[in-house]
Amino acid sequence: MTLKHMTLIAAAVALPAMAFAADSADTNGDGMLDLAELQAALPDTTEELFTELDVNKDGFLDVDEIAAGRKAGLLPAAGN
Ligand SMILES: [Ca+2]
Ligand SMILES: [Ca+2]
Repeated sequence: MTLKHMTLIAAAVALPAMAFAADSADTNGDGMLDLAELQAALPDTTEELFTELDVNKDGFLDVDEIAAGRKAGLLPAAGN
């Protein structure tokens, strides 16, 4: 196995590049994330993804919905 191969494998198994912390993403401090806050933390977030994550469709992601999204692999793990 060459060094190049090992580098490719390491890249493939790397953790998601964009970890995010829900606490710091919650810029207005209401304890939930709206679409704008999530997109500020994770610019790749689409409205479709947000809608999918927002299980009770109240327009905000609470801690349970964020945890469920992480568990489902839809959101990156908690950052620092
Ligand atoms: Ca908020
Ligand atoms: Ca919700």
